[in-house]
Amino acid sequence: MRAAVLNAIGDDELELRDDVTTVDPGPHEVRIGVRASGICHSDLSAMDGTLPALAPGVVGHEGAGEVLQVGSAVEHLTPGDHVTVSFVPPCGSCPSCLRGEPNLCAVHAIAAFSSPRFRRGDTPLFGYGGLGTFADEVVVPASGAIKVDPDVPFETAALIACGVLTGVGAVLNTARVQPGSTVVVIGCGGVGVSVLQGARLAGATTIVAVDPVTAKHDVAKRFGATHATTPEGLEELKQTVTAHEGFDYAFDVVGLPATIRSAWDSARRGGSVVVVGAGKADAMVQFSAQELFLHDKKILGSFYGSAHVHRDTARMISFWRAGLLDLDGMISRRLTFAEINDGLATLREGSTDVIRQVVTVA
Ligand code: CXF
Ligand code: ZN
Repeated sequence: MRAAVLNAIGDDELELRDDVTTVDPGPHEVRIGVRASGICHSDLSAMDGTLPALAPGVVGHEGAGEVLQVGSAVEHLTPGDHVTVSFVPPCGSCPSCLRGEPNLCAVHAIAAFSSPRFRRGDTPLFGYGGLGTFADEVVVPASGAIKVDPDVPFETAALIACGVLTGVGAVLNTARVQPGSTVVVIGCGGVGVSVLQGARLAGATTIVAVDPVTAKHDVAKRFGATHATTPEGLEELKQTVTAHEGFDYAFDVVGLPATIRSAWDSARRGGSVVVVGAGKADAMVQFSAQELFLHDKKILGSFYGSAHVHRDTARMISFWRAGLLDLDGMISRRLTFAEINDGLATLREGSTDVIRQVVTVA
C-alpha cells in the first residue's frame, strides 16, 4: 500500500512509496482504511525534530476513514463503520483515565515509541503519534478509533481528530471561557482558528486574533474574531478593547517563547494564559518571581484540548450540525496523496491564508 515515509528526522520531504505494509491487528486493534488526513503543523514539527518522533516512520495524525478489519476482542466496531483516529487512545484504566483526564493517558502513546506500526521490506516503520495517516491503511488500538455517523464527510471528520479537538477543547475544557469574556488568540492556523470558533461558541464578546500574516486577518474574522492585528499592533488594540485591563483569556497557539510571553502580557490580572502551541523541549520562557504572584494570572497548559476524545468528538459533530462550528470552511485546499509534499511546503512557508489542507487518501 501507499505511505508517505519520513526516512530521517531533518528531511524536508517525505518519500511516497507503494510497498509499505501495516502490522497485523492484535485482538484489541482495528485496521482502518484512511480516507482523509489533514496536514497539521505538528507533522512539520515531527520532521524537523521540534516534537518527538521516530524515523523511519509514517507521519500524519489527523485522519478519518473506514474500519476494514477488527481484532477478535473488539466489540464496539465492525467493518464498514466510519471513524476518526486519535493519537491518544484512552486505555480506560490508568490513573489519568480514572481521574477523568483521558487526554493524558500515556499507555498507547508510549507504546507508539517502541512498537512500529508499518514495515517496508525488512525495515520496521514507526507511526507518528502511533498513527501515520499519510498511508492507505493504519492499524490502531480500538479505543483510538472513534465512531462517527456515516453522513459526516471524511474530510470534515478528519479535522476533528487533532486541530478542532485541540483548539475548541482548549476553550471549553481547559479554560472554560465564560460568556461575555474578552479573548485574545495568538496564531491563526488550523488550531488558532478552532480556538477562535470555540471562543465564539462560548459566548466571548471580544475576540482578538493575532497573526503576522495579514492575509489571515479576514480569515480570522470569518471564524469569530471581532478584531485582528499583527503582533506589533496588539498592545495598542489591547488598551482600546479592554479599557486598559487586559484580556480575560489569552491563548498562545504558536509555542514560541515570545508568543507565550505575549499571551502572558496580554492577559489581565487574574486572567488565564492558555498554552496550546507545541513548543520545543529546550525553549525557555521567562517570568519574574514577583509578577507570577502579584498578577494572579493562571497559566494553563492544554494538551489535546483536555479532551475526552469519544465525548468531545460527538460534541464537535453536534456543534457542526447545529451550525455553531464551521468545519468545512476550514478546508482551504484538497490534495491528492501525490501532493503531500507540496502541502507540507505550503504550510512551512506560512505566508498564505491556508487554514487546513486535507489529503484525500482513498
Ligand atoms: C501532536 C502531539 C504529538 C503527537 C502528534 C500530535 N499534537 C497535535 O498536533
Ligand atoms: Zn496535529
